[in-house]
Amino acid sequence: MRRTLPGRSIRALGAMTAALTFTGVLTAAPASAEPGPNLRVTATVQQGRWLPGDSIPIDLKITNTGDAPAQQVKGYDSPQSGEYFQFQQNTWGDLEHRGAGTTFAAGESRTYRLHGTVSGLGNGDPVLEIRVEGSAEADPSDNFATITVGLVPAGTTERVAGHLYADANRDGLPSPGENVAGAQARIGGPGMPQDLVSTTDANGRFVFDAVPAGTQRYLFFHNLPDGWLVPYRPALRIDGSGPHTALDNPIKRPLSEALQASITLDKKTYQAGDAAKAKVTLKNAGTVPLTGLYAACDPAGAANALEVQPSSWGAFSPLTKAGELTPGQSVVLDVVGKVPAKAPYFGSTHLHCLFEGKTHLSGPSASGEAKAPGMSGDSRGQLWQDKNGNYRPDPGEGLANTTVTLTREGDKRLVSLARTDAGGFATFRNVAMGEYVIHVTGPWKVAEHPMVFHYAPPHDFGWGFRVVPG
Ligand SMILES: [Ca+2]
Ligand SMILES: [Ca+2]
Ligand SMILES: [Ca+2]
Repeated sequence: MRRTLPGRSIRALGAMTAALTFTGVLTAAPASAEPGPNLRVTATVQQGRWLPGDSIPIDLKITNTGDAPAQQVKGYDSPQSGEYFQFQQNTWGDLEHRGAGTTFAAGESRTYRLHGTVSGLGNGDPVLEIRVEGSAEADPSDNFATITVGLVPAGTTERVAGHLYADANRDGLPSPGENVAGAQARIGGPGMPQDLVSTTDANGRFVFDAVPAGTQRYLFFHNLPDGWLVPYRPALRIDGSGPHTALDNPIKRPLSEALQASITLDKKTYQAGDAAKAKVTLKNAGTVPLTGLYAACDPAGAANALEVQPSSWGAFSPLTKAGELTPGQSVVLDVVGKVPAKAPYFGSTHLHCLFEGKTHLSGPSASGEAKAPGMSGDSRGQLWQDKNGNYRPDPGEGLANTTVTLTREGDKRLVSLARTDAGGFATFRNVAMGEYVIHVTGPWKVAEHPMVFHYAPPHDFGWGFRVVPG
């Protein structure tokens, strides 16, 4: 029996056949292709004028073009020429060749970002081959890629120049009469055996003709007029792309010359979780308006510092940096902070702030402190005589059978007393957390600052003091 297909089906069949033929041509494997996993590798390195110290990224794309999973897939690199390219530790992830390897399903493709560094420029661009292998492979000919990492050419230098001026009128711009002549500008950094030096001319200009390439080139100044300060400037990156020929360097007066700050807390003692009220008094004792003022509190990130919301600083918040004080003006800010749960671990809480502004550098600091009692514990440490002069306690250097005392810092009241053992160790029993002064009896004294910082674990670090004849 003869079957006929409707016209629509015939057309569809024709299109399908054409599509099969077409894609078949594009993806046809060589006649010799074996079945099984078949990895294909491409690698690219970003162009970045790379320097020693840079973390250089390489994108490694791996595709399993085969018809079976590729297993125990691992990556390898072999340097071909140029500077040695050192891959960073753990950068290969599950491709790490000392590990178990990874798996790529048939048709799966993944891209890995590998990072590495070079330690010099003298040997030229690193050329390296990256190879990927699994437990079986149909066609190893496309399992590797060769890449060239484009470094800054050896011997690259840049001209660096700029302007040094004392911004006496605080407008942030060079104004007539502000040029600083005769100051010493210096540039140094890793790989430079000595600083380059340039002296500013009558117009406050300095020039370095040839600063060698490097990621960290620090510009700093000596022989500045009395009391003037240089703003922070991040390290220059010298890679031949410049330009660093118009560096603007306004130097400024210390803010602490004009701004006075003090902090008082509303209580002498708090419990964890209490709301502490701080009165922060700021006064412009100088002769010019101060703007852009703000509080930067607890710069060390102490676990027992009062937790203050930035918004409670109003215009003086570190987020807005918009505080202003006219000459002679004072302001009292009522700031509320939460006593953190960790305060009793230290026996205290505090609000410690720096005050900075736009017109000057290096503002004053102020702090308010209070007790946070409730925790106590043993405090153990060692007294030692540095018999061999290496500034470290060594066996046989402990100061044995000696009485030591802890006293309170303020009223010098005796808090605890202990005696060292044969190794020079002593334990003060059940002492409230806090800071104390240590004293040694007999013909000895503590060589350094005799403070014991007695905090609860994990913030405890014991104590150890070098003693010298008293
Ligand atoms: Ca392959
Ligand atoms: Ca100015
Ligand atoms: Ca020693």
